[in-house]
Amino acid sequence: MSPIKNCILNKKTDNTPIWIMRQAGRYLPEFREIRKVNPDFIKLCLNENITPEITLQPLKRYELDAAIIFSDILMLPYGIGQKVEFQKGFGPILSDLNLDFINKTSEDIFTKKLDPIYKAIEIVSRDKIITNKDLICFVGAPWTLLVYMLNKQSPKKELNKKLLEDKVFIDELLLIIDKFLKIHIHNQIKSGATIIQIFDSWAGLVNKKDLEKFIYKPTISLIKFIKSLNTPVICFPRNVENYKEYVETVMPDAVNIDYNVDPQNILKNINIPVQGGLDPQILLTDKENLKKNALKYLEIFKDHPYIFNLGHGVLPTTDPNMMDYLVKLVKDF
Ligand code: 1CP
Repeated sequence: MSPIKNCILNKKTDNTPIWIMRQAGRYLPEFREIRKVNPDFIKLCLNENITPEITLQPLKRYELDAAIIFSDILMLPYGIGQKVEFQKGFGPILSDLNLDFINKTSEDIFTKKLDPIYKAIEIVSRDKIITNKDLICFVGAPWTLLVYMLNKQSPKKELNKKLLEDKVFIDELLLIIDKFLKIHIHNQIKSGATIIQIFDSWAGLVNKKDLEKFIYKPTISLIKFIKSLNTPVICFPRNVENYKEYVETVMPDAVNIDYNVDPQNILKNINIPVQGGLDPQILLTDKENLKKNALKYLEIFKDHPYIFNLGHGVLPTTDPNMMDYLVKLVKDF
């Protein structure tokens, strides 16, 4: 069994497996080379002649235990008919939402539009380098997708409450998101995904009283579905106030923690496998500091099923040599 699955399913703690969020991305010069000649990010995500190569780039450099398919959480709104663009230095820009138009999107149309992603997953899963490693595929959590679809750009720090006022519209939109997320997840698993990660990057924006409606209920629906397909699911509810309540309510197979939570507290309160935590900024400092901080997580979780990762994606300004140092450090622990 692959080291990550062994950790998640058998709760094995002897060797700490490692993969890194955004491990395929702008900190790698070989990725920047490809990006330079592929300025349209959505088109790049839909080019199965290139995305398998990008997905495998970090595995050619480092001894990682998983690949994560090169795609984006915003491929879902794109697939159901909301326009998505990425502007350099600004981030994603989405078009106005038109439910009449979205309601005309059938499962078939959606799957055809995103077919290059599924083809890329098939290609990567057949690559020798993946032997005894995992191919992680992913989706945005319903709340995080709702945020981008309504706000039409990154919310940065807060979301305009007015966007959530039309309850009937929001409920309809959540149903649509749930439906297509399940189709997208199923397609990815059929193509070769061995683990699904759910990114709830904006979970921290939800008030306590709204957690049930926007986070718990929609996430439980997805997790039940993924479990019914016999595939492990890792959740990353970034900046939620209460990880213990989250884990006990939605019951993922593993949880990724962000860098603002105290890992000692997590160890005390959470009994499912844990992933991540290290602040990506630490990789911008020096090796000594990186060692000290990485060892902190390794020591705290040495008797707990733990997958090494960061508390958010690796930053574009990271020196690839620091990644190399980190991966070797974890492997030697
Ligand atoms: O070259 C570039 O400028 C593109 C940068 C980039 C990359 C490399 C974007 C735009 N998306 C991706 C790939 C990506 N996105 C992956 C696969 C690569 C890997 O992990 O190795 C994954 C898992 C994601 C997930 C993703 N996209 C999330 C969840 C994780 C997180 O960072 O919180 C989110 C919120 C997005 C939206 C998105 N896509 C891209 C950007 C810059 C953003 C964030 C916008 C914002 O700040 O709100």
